[in-house]
Amino acid sequence: MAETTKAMTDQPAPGGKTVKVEFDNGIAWVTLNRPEKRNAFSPTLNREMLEVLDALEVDDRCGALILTGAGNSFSSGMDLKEYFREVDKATPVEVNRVRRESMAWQWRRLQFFPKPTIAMVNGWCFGGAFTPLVSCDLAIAADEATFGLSEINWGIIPAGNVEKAFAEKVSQSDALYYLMTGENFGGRKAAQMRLVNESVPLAQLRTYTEQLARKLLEKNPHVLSAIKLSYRRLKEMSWDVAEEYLYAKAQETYSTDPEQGRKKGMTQFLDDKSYRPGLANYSRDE
Ligand code: ACO
Ligand code: V55
Repeated sequence: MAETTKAMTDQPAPGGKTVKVEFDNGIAWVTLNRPEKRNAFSPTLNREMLEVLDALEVDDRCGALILTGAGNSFSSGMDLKEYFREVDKATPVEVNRVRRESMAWQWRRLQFFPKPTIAMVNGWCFGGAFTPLVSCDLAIAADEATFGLSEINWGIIPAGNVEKAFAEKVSQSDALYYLMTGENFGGRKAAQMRLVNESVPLAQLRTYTEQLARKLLEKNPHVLSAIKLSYRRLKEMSWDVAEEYLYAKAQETYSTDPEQGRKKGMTQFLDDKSYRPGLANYSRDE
């Protein structure tokens, strides 16, 4: 394990032309990096994001991932030129691959990424950008951000699981209103309808989001991962199946936990009386 960590620290950050990755003390800042195109999702960006998530999944420098955009945009959604116009000329086989790579990172990989993920919406957020936004565990927006389901404005239905993603987070009244009107809304409205967890002034966005990530980094990473992944899985399960699954998962999680958190927690509360689980985390140093 120590070998792996050292080897990783010496490695360059993953990323490419369209995605930038920076490590800061456990946080991987992943920046969609086509500011001149407002960080629109091109097939190249989709491929690079998939590679980045693949790499970060097993990179010890990443304990939590923050997804954001370069410049004044989170993302302007799918690239109308490179993802739509140019791919319109491709064969069905090629179209299938382009779509698969797009969906692979935007929801499949992100929703089941084994570490906590936070979307930090720093500006424009349109159409296709809603899929990765909703697929991050948590989201913080700038009050100044502008959101829009603009598909109706240019005559397409919000595919790429945009409609599905939006419906997962907001009420039917809000979903149909914004899907049908294409009207823009800001960060505060996004927080009010629970599309994002919180909206803060742009000047505080980075600090606020980083503090949230640091809060998660204090937790037992093994258990945090199991909580997040089991939550994702059990949304599809009946109560009966969920009961079986969660008991089995709980057993597996504490028996494989490298820091044996459950045992520490019980000892520190029941024997040492050194902390209260209702009020704080157990001491991870002991
Ligand atoms: N696809 C392709 N190119 C884009 C996209 C996009 N989604 N968004 C912006 N760009 C490009 C522009 O074509 C322009 O390129 P150019 O400099 O080569 O001419 C450049 O980015 C800058 O765009 P402007 O429109 O000049 O930037 P501005 O800051 O004035 O406006 C805004 C930003 C509001 C985001 C505007 O670019 C816009 O409306 N973009 C499209 C938003 C949208 O509806 N996205 C699609 C959603 S639907 C879906 O994702 C399936
Ligand atoms: C859209 C989005 C897509 C896609 C096709 O919202 C259409 C439109 C997020 O990906 O693949």
